[in-house]
Amino acid sequence: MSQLNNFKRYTITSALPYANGPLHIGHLAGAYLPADIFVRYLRLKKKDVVYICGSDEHGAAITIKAKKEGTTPQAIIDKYHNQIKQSFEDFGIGFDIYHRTSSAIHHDLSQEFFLNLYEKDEFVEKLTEQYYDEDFDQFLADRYIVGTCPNCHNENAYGDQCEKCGTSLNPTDLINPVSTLSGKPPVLRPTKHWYLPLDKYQPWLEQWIDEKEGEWKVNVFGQCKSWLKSGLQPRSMTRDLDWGIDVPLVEAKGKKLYVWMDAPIGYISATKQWAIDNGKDWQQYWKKQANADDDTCLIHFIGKDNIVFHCIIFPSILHAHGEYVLPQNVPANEFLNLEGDKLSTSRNHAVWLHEYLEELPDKQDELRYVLTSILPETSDSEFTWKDYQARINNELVAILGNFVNRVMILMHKFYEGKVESDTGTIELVNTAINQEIGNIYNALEVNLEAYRFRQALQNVMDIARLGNRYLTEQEPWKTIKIDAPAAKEALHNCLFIIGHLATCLQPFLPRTATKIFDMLNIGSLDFDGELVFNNGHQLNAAALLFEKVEDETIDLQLQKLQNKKQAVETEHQHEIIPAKENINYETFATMDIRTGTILTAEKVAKTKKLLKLTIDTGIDQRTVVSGIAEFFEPENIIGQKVSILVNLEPREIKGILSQGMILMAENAEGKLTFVAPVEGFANGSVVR
Ligand code: B3M
Ligand code: ZN
Repeated sequence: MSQLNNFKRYTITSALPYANGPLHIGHLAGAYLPADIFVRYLRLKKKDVVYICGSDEHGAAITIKAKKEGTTPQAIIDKYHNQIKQSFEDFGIGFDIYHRTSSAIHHDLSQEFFLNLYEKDEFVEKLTEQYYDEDFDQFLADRYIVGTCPNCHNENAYGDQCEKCGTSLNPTDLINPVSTLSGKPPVLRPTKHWYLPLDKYQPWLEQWIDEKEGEWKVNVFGQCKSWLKSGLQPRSMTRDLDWGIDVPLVEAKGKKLYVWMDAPIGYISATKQWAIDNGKDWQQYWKKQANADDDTCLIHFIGKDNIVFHCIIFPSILHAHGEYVLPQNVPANEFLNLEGDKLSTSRNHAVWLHEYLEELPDKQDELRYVLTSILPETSDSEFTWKDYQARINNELVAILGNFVNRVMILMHKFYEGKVESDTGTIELVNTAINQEIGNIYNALEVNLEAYRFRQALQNVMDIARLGNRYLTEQEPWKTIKIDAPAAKEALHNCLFIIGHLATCLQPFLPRTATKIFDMLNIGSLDFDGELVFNNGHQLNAAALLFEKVEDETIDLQLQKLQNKKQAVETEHQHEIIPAKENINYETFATMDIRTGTILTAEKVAKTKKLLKLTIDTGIDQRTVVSGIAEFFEPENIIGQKVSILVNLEPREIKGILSQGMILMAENAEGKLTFVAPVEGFANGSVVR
């Protein structure tokens, strides 16, 4: 084992999934299947390894889901924590513990961590202005504030990000912000928060990250370097929220820990719980030991959107605390897409794990095989049902299943499944095969320890390819008539090949490996185990390992995706956007809206969404910048009649002074159209 070999212990974590929805294939392909393969491998190498995970049960994502479903955050996390836990078990993701961050042991440890840093004066206390909803008497998390994006004029931009143009925002950047709770404009109120001084830690982080060059994946190392290059800013570790872990300070009543402070500490609190349940010492798996050579090897498996939290923020917290080891590696995966589109929980564009098993029962290993074959290890990758069918039919059935089945059938046909030899010993006598299998084991270990699981799986499939090639060359079904001993030897050699195949399959297809060991009627083997068939050994009956996937199965799945897409579009079409709060006539009367005509139109350089227009308002000609470039070509809207708000405060947008706003109507798909007088009224006519 490469650098990994020098450790006495291994602490492996997978990102804690938010308990606000079910799991889909993208989750498995991101932080869970790779980790499970890696942990199973370490266990086969008889390493002391603990595999940790649990539900991430705080954060705005959960309170928003609760609001949407008209229930409580506790009900949401209880529902999805259990569903997620079940899906992981169903797919053989072999955690030593799957815990949850709503637990008392986690709250206590998170507060301990906060106080440890607080008492060392690590935090920077800052009084800042934050949006507050006076009707609901609470500060607003970024996602609870919506308004107009200053960049593209999307009126439904969130306080932290505009999902239309991708700009990351602060709530105070929004134009006309409103609270999603009351629908009213929020007010700014002073509030104190405690900031982790990442800027202060930057020199240490730069040195620590630089040491990882060549060892960490290029995509991970590169992202860390770009964050460091842009200069780290202090980040608040507390929030004004009503759901989360209380900040353990009297002066911080009503404030909660930032979810990304508490969540990674969830790995440690889950390990503490596991140690209590299993009579272990959790500190050996997290704390620096008296002799550094005894330190555990900590590895975080995550998706690429969590890199900053696992490579910059959490290590900074651990470093500031001082008693903990730091991650040895963070082999983040990129994203998996589905049928040419991003996986999306909100658009229900996903293959949900629980639905997959309802519709394709007992096909866990087929999905593990296909996903491992397309893991987004260094770039985003694509799941298609056609590819799912092809890999199962052309690889699992035609290569792996076919080889095992042919040998087992022949062994029962010619020898009633008995492994007997006149010389009394049975061993793999073909040195060429032995050599080739030895090379495969070596390649397999190198790829597994380099987190190259796609390649590692193909190493295992090479054993099945070797077996098929050898069996075809030997043709024992023919030679048995002319050279019975040679035929028997060939088939015994095949049994050894099958035994090695099952041994190496265990990290990837655990259920299939067990089925093969059962057919061979031998216990499972670890990588350094010895494969032995005693004279007279009785094989169990042959059984098919895989079934072909028929076209109708795939067509059904594709139709299901299409139906869901249509259902979401229909739902969007009828999505009623709630009316804003009533206003009195006087408020409306302050707006001066006129009819006008577009005289000129041109794209605004370096933007995708903006057009610079000259409008004849009947009062004057003025320049207006409008976020309509995605829907209209400049040359097609010259002469277009419009309604224009002429007394909007002028604003500079991309260096252009915009004096007013043309009124557009937007439908559920986000398409825009002009709001214009039906009859050709003169420009300047007052809209009232
Ligand atoms: N709950 C999941 C995500 O961002 C987040 C991971 C926490 S790991 C400590 O998708
Ligand atoms: Zn925007």
